[in-house]
Amino acid sequence: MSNRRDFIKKAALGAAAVSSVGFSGFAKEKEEEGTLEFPSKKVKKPIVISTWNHGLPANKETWKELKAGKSALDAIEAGMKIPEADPNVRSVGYGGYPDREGKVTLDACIMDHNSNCGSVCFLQGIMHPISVAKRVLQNTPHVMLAGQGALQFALSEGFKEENLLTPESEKDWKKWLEDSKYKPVINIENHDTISMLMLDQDGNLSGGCTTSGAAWKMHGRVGDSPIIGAGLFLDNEVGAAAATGLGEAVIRTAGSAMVVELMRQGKSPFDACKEITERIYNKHKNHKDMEYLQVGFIALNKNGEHAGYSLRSGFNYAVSDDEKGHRMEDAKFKMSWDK
Ligand code: SD4
Repeated sequence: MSNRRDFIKKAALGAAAVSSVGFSGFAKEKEEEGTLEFPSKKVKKPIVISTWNHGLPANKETWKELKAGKSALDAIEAGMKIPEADPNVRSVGYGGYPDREGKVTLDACIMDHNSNCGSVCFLQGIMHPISVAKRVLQNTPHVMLAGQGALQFALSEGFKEENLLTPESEKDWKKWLEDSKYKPVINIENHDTISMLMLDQDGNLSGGCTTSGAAWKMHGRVGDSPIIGAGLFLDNEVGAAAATGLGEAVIRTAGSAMVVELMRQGKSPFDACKEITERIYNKHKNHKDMEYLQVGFIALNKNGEHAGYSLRSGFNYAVSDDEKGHRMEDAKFKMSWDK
C-alpha cells in the first residue's frame, strides 16, 4: 500500500515537473524538495513583471512606490511613466516612432483587481497616456476614449499638450519615407510596448500597457495595447496576462484574455502563454503578416508564478520580487530569429 502511495506521489511530481517547465522557480524548487502541492499554498507576493529591457527601470520605480505604500495603480503608473518619458525608448511615449504621416500616436490602458479599466487610444501630444488612462478609469463612466476626445479629456484634467516627435525619430521617419514600405523589423520596429503585471502584497492582481504602437503604421491605426482582452487582461481569481508584438495578430486572437482563460482551466502561466502563441502561429502561418510577425506574452497567476513566451527569439521581461530583487529573464520561444 505504501508503495502504491509512493508511486502516486512520484507520478504527481512528474506531472508537476512537466507543467512547471519554463516558468519561474517556485514550483520547480518545491518539486526538487519534494514538497510541491497542488494547488500551491505558498503565494509569492508582491511581484511585478514587465516586458523588455525598459521593463527593468520601470519595475524599479513601481517597486519603490509599492514599498512606499502607494496603491497598485499609482505604482504601475509611476513605473510606466519612466519609458514614456525616455526619448531612447522608440516605441513608447516621447521619442516613439511616428506613423507614416509623421504623427506620434499613443495607446495605453490600465486595469485593477476589481476589473475596473481605463484606456486611451490614438492619443496625440500627451507625454503620459498611462496617466490619462488611469483618469479615464477613475473619473469617467467609460472604459476607453479615442483620439481627439481622449486629448480633450486629458486637457480638461490638466495634462499639457506637447510635441512628442524627437529629432531622432523624425530623421528615421524621413528615411523610412524614401521607400515607404510597411514591413516592421522584428524586435525593433514592432516591439517595446511596455506591459506590466503585478500581484500586490494583498494578493490582488493589476496591470497596465503603454506604447506608441507599430512604427510607420497608418494614421488612425490602433493596436492591441489599449484593448482590454487583447494587449492586457486579468481576472483577480485566476491570473493576469499581457502582450507585446504585432497588435493585429494579438487582436485577431483575443490574446491576453485567452491566456488568462487557459490559466483558469489549470494551465501554468508558461503553458498558457505557449499555447496562445502557437495558436497565433497556426492562424498566421499562411498570412501576409507572417514575414514580420513577432508576438510575446507575459503571464502571472495568483500564486505569483510567472512566465514569458514569444513566437520568435529575442523577447525578455523584467521580474521584481523580495526573494531575488530586480532582474531580466529571457522568454522561451517557438522559433529562433536572426536579424
Ligand atoms: C502594437 N503591440 O501597437 C503594439 C506594438 C508593440 O511591443 O510594440 N508591441 O501593435
